[in-house]
Amino acid sequence: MSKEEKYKKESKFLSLVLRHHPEAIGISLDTHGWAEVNVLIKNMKRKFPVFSLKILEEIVATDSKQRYAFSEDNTKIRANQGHSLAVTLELQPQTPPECLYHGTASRFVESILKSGLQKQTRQHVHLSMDIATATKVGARHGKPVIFKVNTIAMHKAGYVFYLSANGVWLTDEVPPKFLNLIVNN
Ligand code: HQG
Repeated sequence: MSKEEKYKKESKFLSLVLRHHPEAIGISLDTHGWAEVNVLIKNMKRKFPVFSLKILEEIVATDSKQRYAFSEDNTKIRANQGHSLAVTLELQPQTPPECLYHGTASRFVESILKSGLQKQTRQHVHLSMDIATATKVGARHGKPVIFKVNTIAMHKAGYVFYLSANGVWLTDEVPPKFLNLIVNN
């Protein structure tokens, strides 16, 4: 079993705490999404008695999507993206690649073609660098379908893009005119 598999429950819960519900273990995040490592470990132990700094470090190091990061002095930890809480990650606007992809479920297509990609419960719309990744993201919701996003046109029109510390492209919305449904059959 890989280390990521070994601590799957702990990691899922960490993601819930650091992105959505810090109150679930009675901690708080600062405005930039950081939690105090010491407090986090102390409170994680209530749910997972053997939890430790070593386990937390392993989760951060082995996470396949690099979801978490320690602060430079290692006293704080936060999720790199995916928040529903209003945190400011201080990301710098970046020029996006020529195109990006968004994977979703087929049942959302009609609504997306009408109102574009909206961030729903998260802080940003998430975009993928390649079709394979977008397909995985879409499959989390149902039968996957892929939209190609015309990032060049969006960039020219003044839409802002950010790249998270773990390589996910983020933006506020994608209006329908910048979306093309990729039809694969
Ligand atoms: C859809 C995972 C109807 C949107 C992944 C998506 C990602 C609309 C769903 C990250 C819509 C929101 C984020 C509209 C958007 N009408 N549906 N107008 N606009 N939607 O989970 O992008 O494993 O909040 O297509 O790798 O699926 O958590 O976003 O299907 O990077 O680290 O509304 O989560 O990372 O779903 O996934 P989500 P997402 P982690």
